[in-house]
Amino acid sequence: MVLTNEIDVAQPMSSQQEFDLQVFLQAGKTEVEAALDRSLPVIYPEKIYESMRYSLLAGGKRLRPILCLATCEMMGGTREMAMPTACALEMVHTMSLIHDDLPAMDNDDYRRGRLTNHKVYGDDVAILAGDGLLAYAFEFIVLQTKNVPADRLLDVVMRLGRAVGAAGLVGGQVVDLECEGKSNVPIETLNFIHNHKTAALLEASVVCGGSIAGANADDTSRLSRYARNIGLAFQIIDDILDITASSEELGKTAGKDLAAQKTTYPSLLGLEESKRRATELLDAAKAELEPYGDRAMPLKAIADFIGSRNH
Ligand code: GRG
Repeated sequence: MVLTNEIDVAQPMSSQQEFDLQVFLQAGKTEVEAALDRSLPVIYPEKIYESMRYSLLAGGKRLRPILCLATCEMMGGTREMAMPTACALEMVHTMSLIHDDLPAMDNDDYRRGRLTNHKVYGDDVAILAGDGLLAYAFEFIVLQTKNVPADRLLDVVMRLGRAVGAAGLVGGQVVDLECEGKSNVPIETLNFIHNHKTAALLEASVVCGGSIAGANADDTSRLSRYARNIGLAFQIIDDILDITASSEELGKTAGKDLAAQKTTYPSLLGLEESKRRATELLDAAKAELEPYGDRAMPLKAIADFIGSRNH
């Protein structure tokens, strides 16, 4: 695997050596971005559609849709079956970023290497763009998914709703806001925040991909554990990158956690222990995929990618 190893908590790829993750991720990103572009044409009132598209089509790794598509394929479904849900996951993720960047929340000027939505369109339109994307995500799944039984789609809608609401992103964000300005937040609270803010949507991405393909209860539990482990590892690495990466690499302001004296994994555990925990979580995630053999290569490689990412 030839990704920049700024953090490099990833393990050697051994049997996955022939799997070219960069090609896989780039192809997935291109495919998802084309589908996202088609998903949201600009109609009247143009301003809101332009604002929604501004953030939806601003790049990013497209990790959540790629996870959804890869899981659906691993469990025997097709990419076509999962694409509307994959797009919806990115719509939800994007709306959470728009709202997170608002002055009332994280108050950030840059995201994905460009000005944040509210900096371009104003707070009022940015709030509405987030709301519009959230509502449209659910409509889009129901309207655009083909050849998937209705009971599986209901499961997807339920899981996405749960991941977004107070049991997921919203709950994590509220606790995060409560902890603002506190530098002595216990590790259990930090885990709660990130299991909800970050891992919940990654879990929904993976489990919904499985659900669309008809995964059974055992598979669903395995997928869920895989995703929660990569989700927490993802956040630990995000915290590490806030210290070690530049704003240019991140596409957003680096060093914000440190400046705000925010409790992070490195501030609680130190850099080395944080890296060790991320490695441990990624190993545990990959272990969940053993029953799927070579079919799990993409998901295993994504776990390695999370361990070695530098942005
Ligand atoms: C969801 C209804 C609703 C409201 C939003 C603001 C909020 C509630 C929640 C905050 C969620 C949040 C911003 C979590 C952080 C998740 C995270 C790690 C984002 C960065 O993800 P990447 O690195 O970003 O995948 P790219 O740009 O690559 O997609």
